Amino acid sequence: MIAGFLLTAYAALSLIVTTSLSSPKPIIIDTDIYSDVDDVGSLAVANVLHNCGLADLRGVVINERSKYGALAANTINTYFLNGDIPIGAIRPLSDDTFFDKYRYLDSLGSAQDNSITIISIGFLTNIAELLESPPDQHSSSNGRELISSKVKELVVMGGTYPAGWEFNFGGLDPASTKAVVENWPANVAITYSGAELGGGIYSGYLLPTHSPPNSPILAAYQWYVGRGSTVRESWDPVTTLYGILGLDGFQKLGFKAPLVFANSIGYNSVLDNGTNSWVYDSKVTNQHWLELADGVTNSTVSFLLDQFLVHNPLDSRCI
Ligand SMILES: *[C@@H]1O[C@H](CO)[C@@H](O)[C@H](O)[C@H]1NC(C)=O
Ligand SMILES: *[C@@H]1O[C@H](CO)[C@@H](O)[C@H](O)[C@H]1NC(C)=O
Ligand SMILES: [Ca+2]
Repeated sequence: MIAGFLLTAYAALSLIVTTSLSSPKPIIIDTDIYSDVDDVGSLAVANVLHNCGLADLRGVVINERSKYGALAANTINTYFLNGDIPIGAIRPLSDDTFFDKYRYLDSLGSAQDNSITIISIGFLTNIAELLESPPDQHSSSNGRELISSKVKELVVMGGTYPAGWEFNFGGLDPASTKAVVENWPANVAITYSGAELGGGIYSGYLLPTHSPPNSPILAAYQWYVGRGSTVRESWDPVTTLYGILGLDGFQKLGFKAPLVFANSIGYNSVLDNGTNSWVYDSKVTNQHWLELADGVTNSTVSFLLDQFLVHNPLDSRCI
């Protein structure tokens, strides 16, 4: 089966045309990087696309309480020669809650209007707090105004579509989920990548055979998945891929667009326990959830993700 999908995918690769690359897309990644290895996969995707000029990774913000989150993110960035990318850490390094508002204010405040894509691949704790944060010495705008003016799109791995319960929404901090989903500014796009999308796309097949020596990506997948396997669902990596390439950017990699919006109208609704459901309402058009495009198989997306997971940091091509 794996051989079959590799063949199909290699056929797709052979069609790659060289296109001039547009300017890198500015992104911030907000990650929990503790409960699953797919956050590691996401940072690999982001670093490779940063190094090949499609993304501008402005910062990584950690949204869980472990003192190891920032260290883990920095290990991956450093492996890809991007150890200088700012990371919002829990300070002091302890398991206390801490929201590194300064990191967000700094990254957003210095950004051009309507330019930043925030990719949320964990809990919505930081973003909820940012939405409610008042002006202070770091910023004369409040958090909501800053989001409204600087953020182009919030891409969220969370929820199940059209309805269900999922861990990022309901696991640790459903109150923040509700706050973000209900209070997100109407002028800024918000796009959801649900449990069902990434949960149906496995990746990591090529890690044991194609990784550079000492790859922390390989090590993370080996340790996490265990029992000799490195294959894992791709919730966060698929979300990150969309966050960087959008619906149309895949052509730059020689792939036809694998993702589409599943809806054109309506909004996400969240209960106190994080259970979500879609409400169709023609007055709301800034909210979408993602699904695979017609005729696209999970194998194609899996193959593309694997190229990033095994990518040699010294190779500045995208794939
Ligand atoms: C694709 O989906 C099928 C059916 O759910 C599953 O058995 C298979 O493992 C998936 N393959 C990949 C590469 O994700
Ligand atoms: C969430 O709350 C709703 C409404 O109270 C309930 O029907 C549902 O079973 C709950 N879901 C979970 C996973 O607890
Ligand atoms: Ca995650």
